[in-house]
Amino acid sequence: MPQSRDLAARFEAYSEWRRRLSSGISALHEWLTEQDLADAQIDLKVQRLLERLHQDKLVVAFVAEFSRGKSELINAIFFADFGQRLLPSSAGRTTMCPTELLYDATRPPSIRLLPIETRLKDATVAEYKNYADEWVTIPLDLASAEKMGEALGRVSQVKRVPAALARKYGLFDDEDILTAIDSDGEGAVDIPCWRHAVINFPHPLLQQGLVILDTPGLNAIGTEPELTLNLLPNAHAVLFILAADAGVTKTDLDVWNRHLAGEDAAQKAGRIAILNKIDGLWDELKPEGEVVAEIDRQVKSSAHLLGLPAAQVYAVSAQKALLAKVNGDDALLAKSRLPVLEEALSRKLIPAKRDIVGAATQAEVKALAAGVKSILDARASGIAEQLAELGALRGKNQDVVEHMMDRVREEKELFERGLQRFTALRTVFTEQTNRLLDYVGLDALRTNAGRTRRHIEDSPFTRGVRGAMNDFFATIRGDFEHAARQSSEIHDMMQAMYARFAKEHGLERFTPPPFSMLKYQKEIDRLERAYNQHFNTLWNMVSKAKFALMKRFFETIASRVKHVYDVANRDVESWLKSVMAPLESQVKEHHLQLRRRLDSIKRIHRASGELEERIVELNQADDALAGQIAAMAREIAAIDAVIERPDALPAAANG
Ligand SMILES: Nc1nc2c(ncn2[C@@H]2O[C@H](COP(=O)(O)OP(=O)(O)OP(=O)(O)O)[C@@H](O)[C@H]2O)c(=O)[nH]1
Ligand SMILES: [Mg+2]
Repeated sequence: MPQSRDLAARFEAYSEWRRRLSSGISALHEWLTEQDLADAQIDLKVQRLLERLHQDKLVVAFVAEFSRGKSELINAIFFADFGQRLLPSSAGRTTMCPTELLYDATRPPSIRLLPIETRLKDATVAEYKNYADEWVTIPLDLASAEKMGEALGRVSQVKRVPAALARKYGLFDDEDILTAIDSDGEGAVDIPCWRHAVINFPHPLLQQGLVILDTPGLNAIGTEPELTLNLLPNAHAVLFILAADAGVTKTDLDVWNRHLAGEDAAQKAGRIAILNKIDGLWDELKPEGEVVAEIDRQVKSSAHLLGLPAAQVYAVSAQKALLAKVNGDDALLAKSRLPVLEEALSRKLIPAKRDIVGAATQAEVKALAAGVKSILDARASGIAEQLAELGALRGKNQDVVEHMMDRVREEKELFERGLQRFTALRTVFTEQTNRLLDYVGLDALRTNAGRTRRHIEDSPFTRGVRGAMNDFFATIRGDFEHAARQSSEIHDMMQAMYARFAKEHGLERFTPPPFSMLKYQKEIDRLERAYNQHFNTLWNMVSKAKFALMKRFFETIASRVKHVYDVANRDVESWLKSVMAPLESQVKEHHLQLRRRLDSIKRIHRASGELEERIVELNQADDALAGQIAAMAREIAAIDAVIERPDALPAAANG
């Protein structure tokens, strides 16, 4: 069955590439350990790198006004193998809560549902994900398509509640949202039973790290800040679905402008619009060419209205594609045009993702190798120095040897005095580090968020909420600016120290990498923009449920900000290590070498016959070192080869 063969094949190749990259990195690590060159910091870096490669996810989100065919399209692209509709898809509102499809091998196949009642509390969906007992879990019986369909049908469940309660959930408002789902006029409305669903399902693509996000139509997007502020901005691709016969309607345009029309060029590149239901335009009475021209016209005008290049708009029939795949009808499948979309998805998405992951991995491997290389180089130059010294001793008398011993001893003492300076530097470094960590610390954020929460509660009106939020962001920005200044102070201090040790003691010159807060500042800016963008629409849309919604809105933003802080803290810590660790190991290495030099001259002083023997020893050590440097270069080259020639077969497959 042609089950999205191309997409599946490319995705499989991408996973295979990640596996090869991981095994290259593991080989490098093994070699470093064997050679006694790995330390705790290297172990940690490698472990993180491998974890990241292993957990790498590709998130594709489906967004549209209700009933455009999101769920049907997901069924057609990913689940046609089941021979039937897996996700519920029917006329009217069907998917009632955001639904993630993924595979987590540590859990049994299941659908997990977060009750709508959780909207009464402040916690976000992301936070609830850490508490399994808050979710209703229904196991999936993979052997029975019927039972599976029944379990997955839960995402459509609704229940009738008094309008007042719906309002408390931030769901119902007299003039708007869920009145479309028959309010019976007696102050009761139908609301979704669930706030969020996670389907854990061992589909081959999901097993390899694909995550699909199905969303409910229009209004639910606005009332669940998790979607607008977290899930959608973090998706690698967003598919926006339209109906081919209607084109871009006013509500479509609303959804698009509110949630997807990001100015960011990179984000726009990941957006694809789909004109679904082209079968509605098929007409046996018209010449084929006319139908095609009609579809083309719709593609062009939709592209124009959405501000997308026409090449990013695809016309398909999800329903006919699903039917064609289930029946093995190749002609109908081609006519549905789904294969064109699948081809484009795999061609665009996967190489772009691979480039990003490859470049990031390569940069980390390079930094790691550079650290090891500088130790090896220092050892090599130590040996060269000793060889020169000992060579000069050939045929010299005891006096000269004594004189030389004095010189090295002096050098060693001088260096040991330099070590005091190093200890003093460590103290200053620790102070500065603590200050930096305070600025980006979770305590600072907690205080800031607490203050904002109080202000919102004290003054739950437009001006009050706006003011509180502006203060919230301004405080973060201020702290981040301090952090940026502090890290550049640390950087300058360390750079001066490296220069000094290089000049005074001949240590290798090393330029510590600078630390940039820009990434985190930009992310905060993005969140503030998202907040500004959504504030007014939310405020106007929900007149009665304002307060509950605003609070939830703030909690979502706060939890996104916390994520930024978490990442920043982790990065700051590993940067601090990368700035200090080389100096530490250089100092240690240099000290060791001075001791070795002194020892070997002492030995020669005692027995002059040892000179030649010692020179031979040193030459051997020098060869061994050159061998190590070459071997490491080979390990790195193997990793580079995987990154730079992603489609080459692994060596094992050639043998
Ligand atoms: N003729 C035709 N009907 C389609 C096509 N795709 C979907 N439909 C129908 O459109 C209706 C809505 O499809 P869904 O998949 O439920 O739409 P949705 O976007 O997921 O809607 P919500 O879950 O309510 O937000 C269903 O009856 C589908 O069978 C198509 O390509 N052609
Ligand atoms: Mg749906």
